[in-house]
Amino acid sequence: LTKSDVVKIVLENRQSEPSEFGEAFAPANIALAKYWGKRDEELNLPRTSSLSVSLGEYGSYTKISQNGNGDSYTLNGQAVATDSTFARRLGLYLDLFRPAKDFFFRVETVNSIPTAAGLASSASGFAALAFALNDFFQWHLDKTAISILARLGSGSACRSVYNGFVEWQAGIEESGMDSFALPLPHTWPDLCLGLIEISSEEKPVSSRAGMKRTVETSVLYKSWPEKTEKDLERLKTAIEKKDFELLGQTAESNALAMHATMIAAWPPLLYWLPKSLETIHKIHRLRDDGLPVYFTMDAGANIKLLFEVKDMDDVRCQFENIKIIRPFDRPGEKV
Ligand code: 2P0
Repeated sequence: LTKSDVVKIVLENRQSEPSEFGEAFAPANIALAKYWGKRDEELNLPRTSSLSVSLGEYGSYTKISQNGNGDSYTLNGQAVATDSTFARRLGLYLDLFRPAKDFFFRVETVNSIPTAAGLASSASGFAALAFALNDFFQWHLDKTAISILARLGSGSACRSVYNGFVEWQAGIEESGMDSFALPLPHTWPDLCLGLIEISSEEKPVSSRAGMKRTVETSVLYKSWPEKTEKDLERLKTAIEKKDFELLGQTAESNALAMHATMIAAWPPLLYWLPKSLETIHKIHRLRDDGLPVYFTMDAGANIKLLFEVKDMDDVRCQFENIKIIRPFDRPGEKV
């Protein structure tokens, strides 16, 4: 199946009736049990389920309207060059939704993710875009449908449809109609994330290319699906029981196992920089000294700390320029 086939299934016989504009916000997310490896590259269908936490107010706001002559995009108020990778990727995604060949879009996106944090914005970006398209065309889709549409833009975007803890169920269907995110019913108000920027440079190999290379060449990839399934169950137990140690250990171990599969790929994928390793050792030292702090990493050099609010001051004074996010610290907010 192609993306376009899936869009037809999701939209059923809905008419696309453009309004003046559509707009939406979606949070960024950080996976605690990672999405690493696809079973279908066209539809971004994963080999395993994954579990993430959304970043509350940190994410992407997107406004979409019709544009007269050709698509036009802005990112944080700046025009995006039409021949950039970003514009090409967006244009291909929008092709799936044009009511006519000569229907063009104006897309304005503002990211509230601290740019210095080195967090990918494709997850919140495609989730906000899917919501904004739904608003613009007045489709009245539910969140499951939006999650599926967001996934067609970027796999991890399907998780950015919800706040709080989110599970992306891998599904087994060829069409991927059973591969979407669902929110977990628990909150964890004391949970803190700390973003530590190691490098702001663009990573040498994209996540997309990195996971493909890993699946195709890494001997360690065989062990990944089983590892992630176990970790996912452990994380759910930890979340249910508010067992921070279990949460931290599991997330850190899952991230390191993912990096192990990459390191064993060919050509090897080693996203770590000396400063990443230095920070990892520092975290381990702090833990040995009694500070319960753990980390996770994605396909890059940056490090994300996990700790509880009671340790916030101790953590803050150990890491210069740390950006602290409390994903559940939103009074009155319902997941
Ligand atoms: C994750 N990552 O679960 C994992 C951990 C990176 C490492 O999801 O090809 O940009 O668009 O489906 O979603 C990044 O991969 O890849 C990612 P595509 P995506 O957060």
